[in-house]
Amino acid sequence: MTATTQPSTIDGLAIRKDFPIFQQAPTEGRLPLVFLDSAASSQRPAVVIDAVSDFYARTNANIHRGVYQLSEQATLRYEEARHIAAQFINAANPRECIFVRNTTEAINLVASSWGRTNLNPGDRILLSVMEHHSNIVPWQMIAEERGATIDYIPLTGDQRLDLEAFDALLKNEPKLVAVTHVSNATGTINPIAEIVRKAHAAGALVLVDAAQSVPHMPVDVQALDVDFMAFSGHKMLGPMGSGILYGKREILEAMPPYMGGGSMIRKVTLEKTTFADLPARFEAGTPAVADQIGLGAAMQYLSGMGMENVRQHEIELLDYALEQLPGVPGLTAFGPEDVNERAGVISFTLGDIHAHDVSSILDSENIAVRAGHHCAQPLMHDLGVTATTRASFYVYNTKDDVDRLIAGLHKANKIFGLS
Ligand code: 7TS
Repeated sequence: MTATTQPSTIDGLAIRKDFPIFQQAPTEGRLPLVFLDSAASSQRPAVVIDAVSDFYARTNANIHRGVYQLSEQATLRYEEARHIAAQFINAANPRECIFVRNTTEAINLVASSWGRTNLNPGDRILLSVMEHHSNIVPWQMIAEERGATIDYIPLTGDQRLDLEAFDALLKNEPKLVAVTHVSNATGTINPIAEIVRKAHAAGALVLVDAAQSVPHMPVDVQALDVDFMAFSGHKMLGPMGSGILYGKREILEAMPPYMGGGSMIRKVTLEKTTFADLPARFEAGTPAVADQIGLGAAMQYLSGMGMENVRQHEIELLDYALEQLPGVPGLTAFGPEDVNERAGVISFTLGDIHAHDVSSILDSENIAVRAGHHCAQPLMHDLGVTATTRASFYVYNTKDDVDRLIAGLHKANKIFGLS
């Protein structure tokens, strides 16, 4: 998606009033909180917290089991959340949205179920160097088990996917291409529609790790024509333990269950079990009912703001930050320069100062950022670093937050004698 000429109508400061965590007075002697770690996990508005608490207070019962009223109400609200999710990503049918705990579980589900059925010795899978470990490790595990081989799309000098290399790697006829929509460590936005088109033409299915895209921009699974898509509720104002695996109906229907147990069966005898239809087939056991209902509330809250607007707000913050970063001595920022090709993530090193030290100094100013390898060690290796400091934006951030970040970085430089 590209920047629009319309400015965002989102006022980060006004939005903070919806979030109890920003209403807390800072501990004695601390400045007000600047939260720049939403790529790890966002904060939650009161409407989400209330939806979870309201479920337990008013409609708590196990779902799909009781014929009594409470259980029916609980089931209805859980299934309503699935409809909201389907609408949010424009799935053709809510049955294509499987509730999972997080992106990691969604990818493991596909690797185990689809992978075990479809990968044979000598088959290839295509990933990229910029993947989060969640989109590498499950594939390495299943590739080893099935005797399949993994290829990796390399990156350009500004941390974009090397699309020429991608074209060449498709000639290996991979059965699946699994790539991230947005890199959590550099913010790079990948051209998913083009990737899907080319992968399909080469006979491969495509799984998109949308953990960092669905929370921040409009994503339409039908327009992108993705086969699988995974994302987590906790990065999009929803509860921890909520998330979605989207899959095209005919593909999911041809896959065996991932876990066996209650709720996913049609009939069990001592000899044999037949399995339920979608989505129950992939939701064994008692699910995180309240959390998925909370995710529905988060999606409604985001839709109320408009995802185009959310994206535009982050572009404005990114633009503002990228203008100021060159003024910080010793700072090297990674990722594409064009804001149309990157999400609201800024990953950087500051001279020789270790990322953890930068992060600690920022914490002393009550600025929360992340330091480390961001669960993307192959990407760090490609960048030639062991760690970066990462600031990431969301709807409740403001240009003042960027100013506080820049001031904090100048302070870090001063402490380490760089300026
Ligand atoms: N994929 C991407 C692109 C991610 O950014 C993350 C989490 C995951 C998968 C895994 O998500 P989970 O909800 O299953 O844990 N990323 C981060 C991060 O950048 N810092 O902490 C978690």
